[in-house]
This record gives sequence, structure tokens and C-alpha cells, in this order.
Amino acid sequence: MSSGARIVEIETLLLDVPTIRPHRLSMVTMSGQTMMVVRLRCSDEFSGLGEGTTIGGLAYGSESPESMKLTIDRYIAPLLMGADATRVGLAMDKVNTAVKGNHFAKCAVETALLDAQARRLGLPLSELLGGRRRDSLPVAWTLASGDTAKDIEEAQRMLETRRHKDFKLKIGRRPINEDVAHVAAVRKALPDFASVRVDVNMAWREREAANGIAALGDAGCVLVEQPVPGVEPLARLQAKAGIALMADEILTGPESALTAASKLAGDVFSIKIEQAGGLFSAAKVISVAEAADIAVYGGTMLEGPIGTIAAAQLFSGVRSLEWGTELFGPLLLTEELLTEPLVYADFELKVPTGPGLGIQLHEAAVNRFRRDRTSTSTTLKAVG
Ligand code: MUC
Ligand code: MG
Repeated sequence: MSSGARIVEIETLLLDVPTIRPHRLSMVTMSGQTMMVVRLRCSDEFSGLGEGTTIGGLAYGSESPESMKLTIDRYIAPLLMGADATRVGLAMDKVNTAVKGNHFAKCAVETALLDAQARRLGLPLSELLGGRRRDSLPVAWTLASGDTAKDIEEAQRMLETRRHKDFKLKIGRRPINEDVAHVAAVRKALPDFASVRVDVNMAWREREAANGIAALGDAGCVLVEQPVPGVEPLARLQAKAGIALMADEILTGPESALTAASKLAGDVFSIKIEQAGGLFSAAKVISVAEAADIAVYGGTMLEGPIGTIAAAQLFSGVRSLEWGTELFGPLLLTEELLTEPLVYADFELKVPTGPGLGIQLHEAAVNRFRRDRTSTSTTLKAVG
């Protein structure tokens, strides 16, 4: 059913926000996060928010916040001006026909369209994505200060405050024996109910990965995320690994998920809404995983609150989330960007229950961290 609501404005802006500490990954050290925010306005009273975020500029993937903004301003927004805002699938078909790739930018636009439509219907976004199975999600924390003692102290603080009990350690930058010693020391310092996993972000070669995975298993690590690039190497490693392997970077949408699933590359799939190309595509990646009996994990691109809650709305409906999620991105930022902060308590994130994403940006914070802004708009003539 179409209500006649049209898309009349798409605004993009970049927000630069510092992180609470340097975040060290195998390919980059982050000291801040840039969020590309989309504000989409419709001819009725409704509007929607979306976010495009990546890790370390172009260090993680082929889209930067600046390129997402340009893609939307120059190519996507003009296509959507005047389009029916209530037909999200149709609007995104138009975008997908005219714009190849650019998954992160498309995710931001699709999220904003879905937020506006769910607000229009008076429902949380989760209800447009199949409905919720839970109202809160387990959230892991990433230890990536680059220093073992600091990581242990940080993990202990998280346990004491009951914020996180599952920890992902970022490794792959140092020699394997040093990384394994680091993981073993953190594991040993924490109670049994805490879990330790690692993310190598593809930094290892296959042979060293085989040895590294075995040593990490002996040290009490329960999962290794994307140790090597490529589907085949990951599948070969999985065939002999004694602990779970998680696919991340190789999952760039439903087709890649099908390839990875059919080659048995990964016991667990990290689902990232931006990497998949949006919420609809991420839902298809989840379906592929479920059909292949691969566990589903709620991944993150270290998004701020908009992207984090968009993903949370989707993960709230996943049948089984035995490895939980890592939707902690907003907690890595020094500043609160919402009028009402997200609730992280008892090791979980509460999924907002209001219409749409269920969150509102704090305008003063937006103005404080805004780098630049562009808006594409159209004036619709009244009919009749
Ligand atoms: C990744 O590769 O999974 C997720 C958590 C974190 O610290 O970095 C990301 C990216
Ligand atoms: Mg990863």
C-alpha cells in the first residue's frame, strides 16, 4: 500500500568523534571514528536516519566515509528525489540498478528509508524485518589497546561493571608467538565465565595460521575470526581446526555467503549490515548461514549509535545467536550522540522499542562534531 509519501531531501554529513583510547587492529590504529550520517526527509512528516562507517579510512575496505558521502550526494540522492518513500525495496532496486558496489553507502540510505517507513507505520524497525525474538542482545567487547596489562585491566573493569564478559582480542600485528602469549595471559587473568576470542583481520598466511590456531586453542581461546584472506584457505583451515573459525571479510553479501557456506569456510558467520550491502542483504546472509547450519554472529564495523541500532533491530529477530554480538561501537566513542543514551547492562544491549530505529540524534552534539554537510532536495508541487 502506498501512502503517497515522497522522498524530498537527503542530507549527508560527516561526524568526527574521538575514541576513548587508541584501538589497535592488525592493519591500522584508530584514534577517532568518522560517521557518515544520512538524514532522509519525506513529504509527509516522517524522516529517517542512516549511517555509513568504516575502520581507519581505507584501511579496512574500499569505501571511506568521504567516498560514501560523495556516492550518495552525486549518484544516489538524485535518483531517489520524488520516489515513493513507502516502497523501500523498489527504491533500493533503483539504486542497485544504477550504482554498482558501494555497499556501505547503500546500507546508510536503505537504513534511513526503513527508519522513516517504520516510524510512519508506528513500529520498531525489527517488525519490518520479520519481528523480534528478543529485546536485548549479548555484547562482546574488543580489547585492542596494544598492551597486555592494560587489556587485562580493561577486561576486569568490564566484568566488574557487568558490561561485557566476552572479549575479542585484536591480533595479527606482532609475531605469532607474541600474540599467543598475549592471548594466553589475558585468558589466564579472567574468570572461567568470561570468553576470549581473537580477530586476525586476515594478517596471517595459511601455514602460520594453522600453527597459530592450534596454539590459541591450547591457550583457551574459543574462536578465531578471519585468520587469512580468501574462502579456500579458510575452508582448509576449518577442516583441521580444533576451535571455531569465523568468517568476516569474505562475507560481502548473499552470493559470497553462498560460496563460503558451500565450501565450508567458517563455522560462524559475522554478519555486518554495511559489508552485506544493507539490512535486506544482511538478512539474506543470515538465511544462507541458517540453511547451511552455520552459526550467526552480530558483527560491527564499529558504527556509532545509528548503525549499531540498525544492526540490533535485525539481530533481535535472528533465531539463534549462540556467539552473541559485538555491537559496542558507541561505547568506543568519547561523546554521546543521542538524546537518550543506549542502555548497556548485564552484558547486554537493550534494543530500543520506539518507532523506527527508536533513537534520536542530539543536535548539539551533531553540530559540535560535524565536519561538513550536503543536502540534495526537491520541491514537490501539490497535486490537485
Ligand atoms: C572486525 O574486523 O571485526 C569489530 C570489532 C572491532 O574492534 O573491530 C571490528 C572489525
Ligand atoms: Mg573481523
